[in-house]
Amino acid sequence: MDGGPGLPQERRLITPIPGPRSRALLARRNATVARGVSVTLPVFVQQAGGGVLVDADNNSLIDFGSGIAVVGVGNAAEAVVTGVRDQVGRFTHTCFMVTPYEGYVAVCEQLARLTPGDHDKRSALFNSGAEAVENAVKIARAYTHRQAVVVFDHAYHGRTNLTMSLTAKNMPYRHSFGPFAPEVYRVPMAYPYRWPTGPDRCGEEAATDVITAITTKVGSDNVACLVIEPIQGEGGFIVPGAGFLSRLADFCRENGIVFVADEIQTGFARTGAWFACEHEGVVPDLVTTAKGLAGGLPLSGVTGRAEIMDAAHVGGLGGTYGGNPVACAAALGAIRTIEEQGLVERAGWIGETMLARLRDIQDQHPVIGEVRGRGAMIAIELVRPGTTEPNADAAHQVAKACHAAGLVVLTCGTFGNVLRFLPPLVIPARLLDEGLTIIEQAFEGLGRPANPMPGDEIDTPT
Ligand code: PLZ
Repeated sequence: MDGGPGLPQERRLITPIPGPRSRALLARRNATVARGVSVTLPVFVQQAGGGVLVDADNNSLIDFGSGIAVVGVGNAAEAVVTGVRDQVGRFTHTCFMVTPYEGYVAVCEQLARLTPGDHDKRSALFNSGAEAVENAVKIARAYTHRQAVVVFDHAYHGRTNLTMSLTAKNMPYRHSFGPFAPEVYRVPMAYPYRWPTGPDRCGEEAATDVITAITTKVGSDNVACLVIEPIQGEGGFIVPGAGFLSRLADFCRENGIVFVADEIQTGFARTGAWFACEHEGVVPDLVTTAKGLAGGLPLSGVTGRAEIMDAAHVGGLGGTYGGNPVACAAALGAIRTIEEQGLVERAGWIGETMLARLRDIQDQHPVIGEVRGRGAMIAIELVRPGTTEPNADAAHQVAKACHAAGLVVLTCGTFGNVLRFLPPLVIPARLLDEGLTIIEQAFEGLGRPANPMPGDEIDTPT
């Protein structure tokens, strides 16, 4: 069973959160780990699987985070563990560029099969999401012989120098870390909840604004690629207004601009489709993947049109560990799990269940400005009641209350006022329901004084 035999699928609080063992580990952590690496909820995990995380004090917490959308197939999913065990016993590394192995090829075959579009595709594998995005930009530049990269308000693409430059939010991602990479141009995002003329006109008007900005400020024939998350993740789970993505994809096609979909957070069944672009009928030129691809092991990929991917010269792409054999074995196990357990459909069902319950909660609490998302990628945007003014304090309080009750939730958003939920797709229905009840109770408790928690002082706003 996932997480090991007999891991009970239950919420169980034995101590306050975090308990004494976690607090002792937190003290060791604080004495030795750089403070720049933040912590959302300082329980130290011992075991995890299905819909729970079990901590050092034997508390069992419901997981609505999936390690930031990574373990969609569940932690320690059986097929992932079996594949990894077998591979790690045979060989751990050769470097695919030195002496290749089948697992890498098999993952690229799966990426070609599963990503949108039936054109001829090629892939290259890397370690992290940021590395995949960087390589997508390199490839687009090599193909177009152009330099400019267009990105969006609220975008998140990583923390390396180039991807930090593509990322929109100053604190905590960019602040004090410049200078940034040149030839990056930021354009408006179709953010329906905050669009001045209302959500219905958002997609169309925002697309016009973007196209105008590109043609007048950058020059479309200077643009190598446009990089976009089909549903923005860290920026606030923003589902773009209808028609936005498809118009941009058309514009890119007409102007020789490579359309790069960053599906690192949205990919691999998370949104109730293999890839979020499918909801909009968009076929990207390049797709970046990571997170859900490999069930918890570090692996990322760039997949796309063969003629674009092959524009990079021989030896131009690579890295020592990219497409590590153990990570590839994990990916093959994760993909098999998604298919065998019907997790694409299951993500759709999770979305319907969550949206219905959360919209009921919204009716009771004017602090909830919007409930949105697709599949198992659902968020609540919090505002000052009666306004659309972001309310990060309320988001923080609700998150803390959930944590204290044994539910792992995350926040996000440019204004830090969005609660986001990313349950593992294998979460039992009963635990999903219990998690939603905890969220409901947390909203009922809003405004009541919360107990301070150890770790509060190192909690970085996101
Ligand atoms: N693109 C769309 O969501 C990673 C970031 C966590 P890496 N998101 C989680 C944090 O605070 O560092 C992400 C993403 C999208 C790219 C990335 C970057 O992926 O694997 O973290 O490099």
